[in-house]
Amino acid sequence: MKLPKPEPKNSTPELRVLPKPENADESKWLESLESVLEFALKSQGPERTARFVESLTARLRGQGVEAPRVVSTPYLNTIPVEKQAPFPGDWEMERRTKSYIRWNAMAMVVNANRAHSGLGGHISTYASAATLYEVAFNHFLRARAEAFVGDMVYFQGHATPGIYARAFLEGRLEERHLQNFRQELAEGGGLSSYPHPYLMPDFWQFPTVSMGLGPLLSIYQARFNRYLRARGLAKGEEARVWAFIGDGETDEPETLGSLTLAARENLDNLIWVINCNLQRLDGPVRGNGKIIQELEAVFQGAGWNVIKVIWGSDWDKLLAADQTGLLLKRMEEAVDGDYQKYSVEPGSYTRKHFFGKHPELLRLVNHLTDEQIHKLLRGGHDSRKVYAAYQAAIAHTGQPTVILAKTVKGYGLGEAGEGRNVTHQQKKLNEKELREFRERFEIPISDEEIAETPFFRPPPNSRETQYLLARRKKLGGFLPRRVVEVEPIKVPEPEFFAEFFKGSSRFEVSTTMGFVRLLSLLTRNKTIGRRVVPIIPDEARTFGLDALFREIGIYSPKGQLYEPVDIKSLLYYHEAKDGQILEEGITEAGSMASFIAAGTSYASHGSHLIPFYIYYSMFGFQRIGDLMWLAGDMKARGFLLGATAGRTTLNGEGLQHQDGHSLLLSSTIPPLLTYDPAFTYELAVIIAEGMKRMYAQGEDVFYYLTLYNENFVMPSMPEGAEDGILRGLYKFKPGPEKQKLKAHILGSGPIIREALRAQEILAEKFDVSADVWSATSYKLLRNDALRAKRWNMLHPAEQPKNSYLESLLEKEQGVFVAVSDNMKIVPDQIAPWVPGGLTTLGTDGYGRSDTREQLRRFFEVDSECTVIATLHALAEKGKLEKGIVTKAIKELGVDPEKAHPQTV
Ligand SMILES: Cc1ncc(C[n+]2csc(CCOP(=O)(O)OP(=O)(O)O)c2C)c(N)n1
Ligand SMILES: [Mg+2]
Repeated sequence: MKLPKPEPKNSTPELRVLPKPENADESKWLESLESVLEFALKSQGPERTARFVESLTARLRGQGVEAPRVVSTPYLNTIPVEKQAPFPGDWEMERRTKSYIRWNAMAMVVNANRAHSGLGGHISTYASAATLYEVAFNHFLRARAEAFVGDMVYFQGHATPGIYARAFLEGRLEERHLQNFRQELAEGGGLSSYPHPYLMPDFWQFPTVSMGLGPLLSIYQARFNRYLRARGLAKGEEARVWAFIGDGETDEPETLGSLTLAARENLDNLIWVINCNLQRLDGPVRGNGKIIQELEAVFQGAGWNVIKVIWGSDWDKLLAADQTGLLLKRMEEAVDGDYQKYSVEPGSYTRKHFFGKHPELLRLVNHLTDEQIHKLLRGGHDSRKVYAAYQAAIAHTGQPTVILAKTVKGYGLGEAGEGRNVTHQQKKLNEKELREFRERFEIPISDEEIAETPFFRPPPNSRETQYLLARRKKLGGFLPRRVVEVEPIKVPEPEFFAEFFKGSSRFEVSTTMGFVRLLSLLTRNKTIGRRVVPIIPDEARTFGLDALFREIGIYSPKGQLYEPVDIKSLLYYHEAKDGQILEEGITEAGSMASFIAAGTSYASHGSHLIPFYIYYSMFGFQRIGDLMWLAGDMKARGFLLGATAGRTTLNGEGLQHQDGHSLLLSSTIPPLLTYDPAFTYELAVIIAEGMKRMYAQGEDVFYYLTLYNENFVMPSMPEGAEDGILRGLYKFKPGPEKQKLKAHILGSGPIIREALRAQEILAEKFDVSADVWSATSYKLLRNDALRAKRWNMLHPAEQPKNSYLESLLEKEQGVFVAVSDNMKIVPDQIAPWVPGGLTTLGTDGYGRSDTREQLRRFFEVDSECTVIATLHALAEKGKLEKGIVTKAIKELGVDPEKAHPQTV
């Protein structure tokens, strides 16, 4: 018995992929299998039938047969026509508004570059994605409302002109805004090149343009939304997270690197739309293969629900009419490079090279003109197909969904760039090209005006505008929109931190241990404890944070399905559905994405969370600096803690682990306050102030603090030190009085102890009184000094302002030496403002594994080298004989010919 020939309108083309029987035996087998299939489908339904087939294959494998594992399906739409949800919109209205948006998006870029060549901008990305966005805007993306935080949408950075163009049609932006695209410093302001909340804080929510970061963030955002719900910190209708991504962008490891997390945690609140226009910047994404098939396999393997939207409705008829299976064969054979070619060449080319391979296929398109063949739509340009895919995505449960939509890059640009390799960079259209664009999309602009590329917006009472607005009203309002409506929180008073101000009496502790103690106190605090989000990339034991496992639990949406091996211990590995810790595993990028989601929840969820992300300082800025840069753009608030800092303090781990430059890298991030505390009381003062500034006063800053693992007795806080700690420098221990010479040693982190020992040696052996200062932040000192200098430059006739640093040091006598466990350039940041200049010691060069003592001598940051540097600085000023320095070098046992750690 044969399967009945499918009805054209109910075609399920996959069934026609069955291999042709090669002999009579095979024919019989196939027939009987087909009848089993048909019977099973009818009586048991598709799911059971599929399981039946799977179990047969499993049996084959059980007998050692290499049965193929299916990771991708035929090169066809995933949703068969009969399962396609009907399109509920007014197709004509949506087509028209989309055309106007297309025009304005193009005009923004063309106008900006006509006025100022070199401003840049992109036309072809949005041109290919317009339908993907418009169907979403008209039917799916729900805006923030009274009791709903709104869907969270990651717009592809290069499609930004289209998003502005829509906001213009909606009346949210005016012509002058569009005219100032990429001219943010123009009078009245302008529109930022890409989504940047820092630059357009009422509009953009999520920065995306550094490729790969948007997709990664979207996964962790969806996961964080679940975390908040599980902990009872978010309620009401659940938001969906949508991410619009380029196919070229999937080459970024960040894009695909965390897919399994989304599947493992059943994030069905997450939908990705990958615009498979088959091109990136230089050329095809996979000219010799098929990006859609490759991605399908990857996502399927990672456990996602995959929906392919490859062919537009026109193809349904052709597929249904083809009884030979040859059409699918050709679809499978042609590589992406061919498909790109078909989009560039006229229909006659496709007729000859695609259909022309088989006479049966040529007959199939006999009734179509070349023009019609050229216009056979790809799935991503067909609103009906896109709608059906989105509808299926939101209805799907238990898995995240990815939609792989095939489009043409530069769609509608014709000769000006449709499908061309240069299209990504196209920024200018000549008059002929503008006319063609206008005709193709029926834009009501006259011949006289066309050369000026005016923007077009239908009047407010037009059917088009009314339709557009009604759709958005139905979905709760406009989007994207960033709203900050958050109650400040009451942060702990200074008394809360009192134990840190007293020092550690006789106990030797590190600043890391101090931090762990502080964090556990904070999590127990009645007012803010629940808001604390500890984030750890598999290093809790390294830092001593494992004590928190049991106490507050590790978040896991599945709870704990097994009995942990250490259940009998006090600090067992405790996973819980409402766990508070985000134990991310070995992913600094993922951890940072969680930090960003938590640190921006004041905006995205209207409620403050306080993330503390603690990690190996070496694997922070250096590894994932782009995410830290983005955190500032997104106005994230929270604490980054670079633990095991210090090139000599983390002694055994060697070259790859020993950090001496994270403070330098952190200096590059504008809203990041950077500290290098030496003592636990400093840590407490900084964190207390940070909480006040970020969560009580609502400042858009975040904090980076280094933590060290050197244990020593923590001193108590000197009277009145708070202000200096926060500003970056204060006198910790003055040198003895009545000595011949004067010096100042600036120390930070545990290296301050070398400064303190140097202070003793200098006093005992060289008659030098050295004051020891604790330098908590060179970055802040420098920025404050730069501010004062700039003001003085611009106000030459007025009384000059003094920076904090200058005021602090102006009355001090003697020489200044700085020593830290970082590169010399970290303290050198303040050198121009230090009276008489600054001599700096630091740990430039690759690290080595050895003891701290050996390393500190190697890098010349130990007390002996600090003494030598101080004496040399005094000698340079003529306060001391140079011979004394030579004598000191000998006496202190420093080899003047020792190796230099820096190589070039
Ligand atoms: C991390 C990073 N690297 C490089 C770029 C530069 N860049 C911008 S767009 C682009 C090509 C984008 O191709 P695709 O992702 O396919 O998007 P399409 O424009 O085709 O939709 C590149 C390389 C970037 N923005 N970010
Ligand atoms: Mg692309």
